[in-house]
Amino acid sequence: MNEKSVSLKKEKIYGPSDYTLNLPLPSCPGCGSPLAGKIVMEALEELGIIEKAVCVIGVGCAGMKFFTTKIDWTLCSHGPSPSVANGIKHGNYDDAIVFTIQGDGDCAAIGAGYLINSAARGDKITIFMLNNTNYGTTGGQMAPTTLIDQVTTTTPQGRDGITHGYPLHVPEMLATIRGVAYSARGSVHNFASYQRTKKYAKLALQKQINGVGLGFLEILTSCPVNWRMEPSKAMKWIERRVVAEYPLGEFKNVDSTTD
Ligand SMILES: Cc1ncc(C[n+]2csc(CCOP(=O)(O)OP(=O)(O)O)c2C)c(N)n1
Ligand code: SF4
Repeated sequence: MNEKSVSLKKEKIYGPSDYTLNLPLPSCPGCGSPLAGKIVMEALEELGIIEKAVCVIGVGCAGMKFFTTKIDWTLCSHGPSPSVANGIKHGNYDDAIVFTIQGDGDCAAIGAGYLINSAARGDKITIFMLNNTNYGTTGGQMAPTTLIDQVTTTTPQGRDGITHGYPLHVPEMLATIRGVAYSARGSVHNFASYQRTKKYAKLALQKQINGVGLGFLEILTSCPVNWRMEPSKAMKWIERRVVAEYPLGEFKNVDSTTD
């Protein structure tokens, strides 16, 4: 065959999203949070709703990936993201898809009241809570999700349930609230989990598209810096220790919250 007659048609099968800015990620090397953010971005693109997406970023490491995206976002103070998201949903955007990206401290400690009441109202928003088992941004203090015996800067001897309280299982708890249409837990520690978590993210967003009720997804992420581990070890630690406390899967998936 004449070499000149060969025309190579290149088709993009994988690469950076068209909705990502060419900026360095603001996270530490090996952090799992940007992976969780990528899952959400892919879910929005694959559902064809990214153009009308609005992200409410709670203060913390969890949502920093969204600073490098082209979607609409707003930064919210620590805790009230569900209320801010609900306000945007009810405000001037007709068919906006509004979601929060929050850390476990943001969502389940200071923001717990906002979260529970959002669930009770059945807000038509989607909440993504990234669980790295500590307060990442501020230096690795204990969070409600810290594992028993886990060493953090505020539990140097390890978390002790009697003194410090016990790990909080947020999606299991939300599944008991009527206004919640979807509640699940995924993880980024390997590719199979990444893919399954993207499926959960799409289902959580679909509840908002269908106007059913609150969609909630917890995503287990790594924090190698505060865990004092190499990134690859941190992923293994999720698999070995974190999943043992926080099982992966769906806890609620209903098509109506009024039945
Ligand atoms: C009202 C308020 N209280 C405390 C802080 C300080 N603060 C900023 S980020 C943060 C912890 C974030 O931890 P988490 O929500 O788990 O998210 P991560 O950084 O681990 O992703 C805290 C306490 C703040 N910004 N505002
Ligand atoms: S402190 Fe932890 S959660 Fe925050 S960016 Fe670094 S690795 Fe990620």
